[in-house]
Formats: sequence, C-alpha cells, structure tokens
Amino acid sequence: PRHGDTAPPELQEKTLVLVKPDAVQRRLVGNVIQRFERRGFKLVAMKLLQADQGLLDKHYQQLRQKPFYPALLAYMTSGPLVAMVWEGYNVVRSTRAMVGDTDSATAAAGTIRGDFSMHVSRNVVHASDSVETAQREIGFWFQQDELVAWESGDQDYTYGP
Ligand code: IDP
Repeated sequence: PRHGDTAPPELQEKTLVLVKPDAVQRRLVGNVIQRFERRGFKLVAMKLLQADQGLLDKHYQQLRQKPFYPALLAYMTSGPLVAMVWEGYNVVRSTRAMVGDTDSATAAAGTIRGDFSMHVSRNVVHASDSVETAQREIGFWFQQDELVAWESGDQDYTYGP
C-alpha cells in the first residue's frame, strides 16, 4: 500500500480549494476536480458540507467589513460546497492562475472562472492566495486527521527525476 507521503518537501505544498455552492448546484464539481487532477496535483482531502456563518467568518475574516460581506455570506451558506486540499509543487500559485481573476468578467478564458462564471458574486471556486493563508484556511476547514498522506505512483512522470 502507498501509505505516507515520501515526496520531497517542495512537492508537499498544499492549498485549500472550495467548489462554491453555485458550482455544486450547476453540477460543475467534477469539472473543477478534473482540472486539478489532470494538471498533476494530488488530492489529499475532500468533503461536501454545508458551511455555517462561524466557519465563513473565520475563512473570510479579511472581508468582514466589506459592503458585500452579507451577500457573500448568504451565497456561501446557500447550499452545500465541496472543500478540498490539493498538494504539489507551487500549488498555491498555480491554482490561483488556474482559477483566474476574482472578477469573472475579466477572468481569462481557459481559467475556471473565465470558463464557467459570469459575475464576481457567483465565481464558482475559492483558492488560497498564499502558502501562509493556505495553512490557516486548511485548519479552518479540516481536522489534521482528515488529510491523507499518500505516495503517488506517477511522481516520476509528473515531475521528472
Ligand atoms: P478571491 O476569491 O479571488 O481570493 P477575494 O477578494 O478574497 O477574492 O474575495 C473573496 C470572495 O468574495 C470572491 O471570490 C467573491 O466571491 C466575493 N467578492 C469579492 N468582491 C466582491 C464584490 O465586489 N461583490 C460581490 N462579491 C465579491
């Protein structure tokens, strides 16, 4: 069995991705997962849940004073979302690039938001914006023992020697 993550530390960077409630309703979960999986990132945690205000107040603590925060809270609690932790080299930066601009209207074609979303208030996904933020956010959404360390059999083909 491939238990334990034996990859070098630079391949073990982790980020939090949320497939937001609009994407769950629109049946886009598989599509979002497929992009990260196909890129070569490693899925190390995933769950479907209904988020509550307490969790979102922590997750979005930087935005609590913004005028759109009540609408953001209503959106993010409107239905279940999928929380995932993805791992790999430079995963935080690469994932932000794959997600695209916050404002869907200017998100580049080929990005998740540029391909699946029309408006900033329904922008399909969240991805952590720095390694430090990712560590903090993963702690809000997952218990330590919900992260599965596993050895991926294709590492040499994904990263080279
Ligand atoms: P990010 O999700 O691209 O990191 P943030 O600025 O951290 O962008 O904003 C968090 C989330 O808040 C956005 O993804 C979006 O759902 C929502 N949001 C940001 N700006 C606006 C706005 O002007 N109107 C409505 N919702 C917004």
